[in-house]
Amino acid sequence: MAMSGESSGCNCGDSVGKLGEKRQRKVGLVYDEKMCKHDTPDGEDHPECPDRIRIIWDTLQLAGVSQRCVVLSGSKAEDTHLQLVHTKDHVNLVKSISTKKKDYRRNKIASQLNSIYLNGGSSEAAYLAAGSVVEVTEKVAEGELDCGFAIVRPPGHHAEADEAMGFCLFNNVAVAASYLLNERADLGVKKILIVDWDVHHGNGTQKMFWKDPRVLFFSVHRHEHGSFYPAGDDGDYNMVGEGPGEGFNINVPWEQGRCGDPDYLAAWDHILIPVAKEFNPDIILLSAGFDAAINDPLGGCRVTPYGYSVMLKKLMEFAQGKIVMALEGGYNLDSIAKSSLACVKVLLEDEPIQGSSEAYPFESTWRVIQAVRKRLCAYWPSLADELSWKLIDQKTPTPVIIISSSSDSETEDYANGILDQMSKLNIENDEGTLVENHQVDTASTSWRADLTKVDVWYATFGSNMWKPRFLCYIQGGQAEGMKRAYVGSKDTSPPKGIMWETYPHRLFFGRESTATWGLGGAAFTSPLTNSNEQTHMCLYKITLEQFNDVLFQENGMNVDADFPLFDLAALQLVENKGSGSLKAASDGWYDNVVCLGKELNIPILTMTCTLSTVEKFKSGEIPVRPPAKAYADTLVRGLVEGGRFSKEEAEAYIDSAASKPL
Ligand code: X5A
Ligand code: ZN
Repeated sequence: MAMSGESSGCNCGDSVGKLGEKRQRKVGLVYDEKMCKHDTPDGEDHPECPDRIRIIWDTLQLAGVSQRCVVLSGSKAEDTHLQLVHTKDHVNLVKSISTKKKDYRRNKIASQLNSIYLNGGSSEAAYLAAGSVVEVTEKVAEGELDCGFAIVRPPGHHAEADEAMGFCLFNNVAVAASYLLNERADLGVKKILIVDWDVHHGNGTQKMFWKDPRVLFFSVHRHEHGSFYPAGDDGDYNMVGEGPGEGFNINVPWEQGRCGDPDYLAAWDHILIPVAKEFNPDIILLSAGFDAAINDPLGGCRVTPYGYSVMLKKLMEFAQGKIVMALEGGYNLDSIAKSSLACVKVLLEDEPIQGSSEAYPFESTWRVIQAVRKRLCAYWPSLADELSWKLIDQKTPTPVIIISSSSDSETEDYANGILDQMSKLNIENDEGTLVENHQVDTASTSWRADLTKVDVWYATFGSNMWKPRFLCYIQGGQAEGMKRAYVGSKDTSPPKGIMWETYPHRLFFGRESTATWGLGGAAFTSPLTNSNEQTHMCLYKITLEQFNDVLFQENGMNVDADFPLFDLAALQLVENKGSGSLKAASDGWYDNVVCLGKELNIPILTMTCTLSTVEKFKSGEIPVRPPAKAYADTLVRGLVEGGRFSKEEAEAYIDSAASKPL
């Protein structure tokens, strides 16, 4: 194999040399372009795409980081090693899948598997992915490398002994672990900790070491009571292993999406790290999917590169830093590149990157952590203590208002959750009927005083992208092309900031006509993310009071209302859940507030229709219509004057959004 890169310093065990200077750690990196040959058979788009590993590799090179590592080109796994965890049949299937003979049967085989595609490059990529993880792992165990990162695909952790699934063909990490334990006893590795921070449960790895106390498997994943992929009970915290392996399987199953650094770090501090201290592994293998990263289209979580770097740093304290990262999932190219770079810098022991986690874990996070600790404390005494009240009181509260009439199941679930909570908070009156206790004493003056103190980014994708038109909602009046005037906000101060962003959502136009522009549709964006779509948005930093005034006016309501449409509790909820529909505005067209993320800790909010309304647009129940000329011109002006596009590009963007089928 090719060995390049600096091998600075001696190869002695100490990380501090004789002269007191720090020895550069030897960090192995594997990357092999041949793993890009695994692709969809007919060139369809798929989140698990070849560019995933290319972008990671390119980013490490551009940052000058790969040059400081020992670069290995991948090598293919041996059948005997694969068969340590897979059946002979499975190995033979993957081996033969890309041969000519299988050409005509490949699609059929793939279609019978769960979330798998196959092509002529799949076999070689699968062998390289597994072999590469084995190679780095072996070198780290031998001490030739201190640690490493195998930038591989297809991923592995869903692959079971006899089954490819979830984009995974061979279970790369499990093969490497089993290889060390069973084929390389000479290296003295007796205890392996596998940490799986991919947003999905590592069902394959769990099963392969279910009864094996030599491998402690820890997986943190979205679970949502068994509804998140790979659905079922396997990822439950009750699944602790069996026989001699009892207690050596730990699942941390999130009950909700949107988990971020505070949630993951809480799981580290209160479960993984204390257990790792007790287990005292000889080496750590990390199933390093980056699909819990912020902006991942599948994961819906919010871990930042900084969060990943802290999680990794904490693991480096064990096994003398002998840690092997293997890529699993992660589908936002930008996010996986940044997260990988942050991690490799940790492996190299560079100065820690900057970041902060001011927010607290969710309430549900503490609930899950407490349940896991309780279930496992018989095996790991360090989990036995009750977490202090002070600690778990530090949480992101789940607020009390909101209100949903959506038929989308996720929204419905959360609405039900909120209704549950509301019913607990409601108080019974003398007649025994429920009196809602929220908002009862919020006078119209006081809500404005409170909400004027809070800033939000209002993300506009329609005519409001053009600043003069947006200002009508703040200062009142009528901009060019408009058929009527707006009253404006009670607070006429201009936006405190303006910036542009692109989001993976579908822009479209619908409804017959608008009072402001005449015949033609208004702009909407789908509340759902879709990595194949882009909506360009102009973000205005305004107060939550002004945001309410925009909401009132967008929905044809009076700004003199006694209650806000969207208060602090609603903001909190939308930050947690991603969106919330406004019952009080349900007669309007923009009755759904969607949180697109945060910028400098200020939430980015947009207003659009609900998902159930999108469905009505799709079915034709509500018409889809291109915008009126004056309306389209305003959009183009916004995009051009904002510096987003040339006039031609802006027109093409609007045309395409208006004409593509939903
Ligand atoms: C490795 C990984 C995800 C499979 C999702 C299937 N797989 N819907 O992230
Ligand atoms: Zn995943």
